[in-house]
Amino acid sequence: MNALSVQGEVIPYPSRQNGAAGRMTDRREPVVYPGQDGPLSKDQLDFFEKNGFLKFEQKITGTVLMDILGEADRLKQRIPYTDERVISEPIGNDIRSVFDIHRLSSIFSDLCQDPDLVAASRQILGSNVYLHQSRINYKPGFQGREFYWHSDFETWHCEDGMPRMRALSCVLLLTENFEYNAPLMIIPGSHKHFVGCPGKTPENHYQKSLKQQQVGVPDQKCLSRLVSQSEIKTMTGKPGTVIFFDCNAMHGSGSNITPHSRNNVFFVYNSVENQLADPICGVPPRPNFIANRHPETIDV
Ligand code: 6CS
Ligand code: FE
Repeated sequence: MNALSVQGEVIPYPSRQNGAAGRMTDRREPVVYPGQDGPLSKDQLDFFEKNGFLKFEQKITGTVLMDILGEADRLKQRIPYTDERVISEPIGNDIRSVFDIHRLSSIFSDLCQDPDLVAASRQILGSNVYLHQSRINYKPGFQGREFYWHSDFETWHCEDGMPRMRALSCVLLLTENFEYNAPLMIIPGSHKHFVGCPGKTPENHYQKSLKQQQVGVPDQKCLSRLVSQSEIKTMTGKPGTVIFFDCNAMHGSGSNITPHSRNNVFFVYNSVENQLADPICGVPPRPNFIANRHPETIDV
């Protein structure tokens, strides 16, 4: 299907505009880009290309992991609740996420520049990388509400003006992600189809979407089609497990109704060749703590 045009400009991945809802567009970019050697084997790259994610069980361990988990707890205690980088749950006052953690903490600044994480990201994205976004999703016990199904790229394309699918998320599990405490779920292979979403982006949408996303989520027909063509994989794992997933992988997580909080760190690496342009959906750019418009290339 051809891309939709808006005011004469061809939009490669149309969403949140007339005619885009429910349209599935084939991915135009490679999943794994050529040109950068790195630590990942051919089998690992092939798995990521096919499935859109790659898991490393207990990659970070020992005191390094304990320091990181301790810092996540300390950060939650010390950051003022009214700080704009703090996102509370849609119901109750528990902290749902803290953004910009690499600027709030030297431990997370060091972690996002971990040579292995950066080298793997460069290898997949085929270029130098910078941090588009960092956050901790705390998903507290009993209070952590769902993150409904979505493609991060759909939001980053529409609201941040990310031109192409050349970014990925690197997740570090800080507490155990069991089957039952709302682990991240991914539909393998979904990263190869862009799903146009219904709705129009409200002003300051992030103040709502980061709590409970309702605009920029696919319709049930498209979700059912993606699942019927594949399956749903739950990203369970012990603390220290690292999961890379493609910017366009369809993912989500349920509500946590157990006593076991599910604290996960997310670093989003974007290719330096893919820096943000103007938001496509016509709203002002989002704040820098959500979408970094001043990329410092991570040189490690
Ligand atoms: O809007 C964003 O950038 C964020 N929203 C979600 C649901 N996932 C990615 C990111 O944290
Ligand atoms: Fe997401």
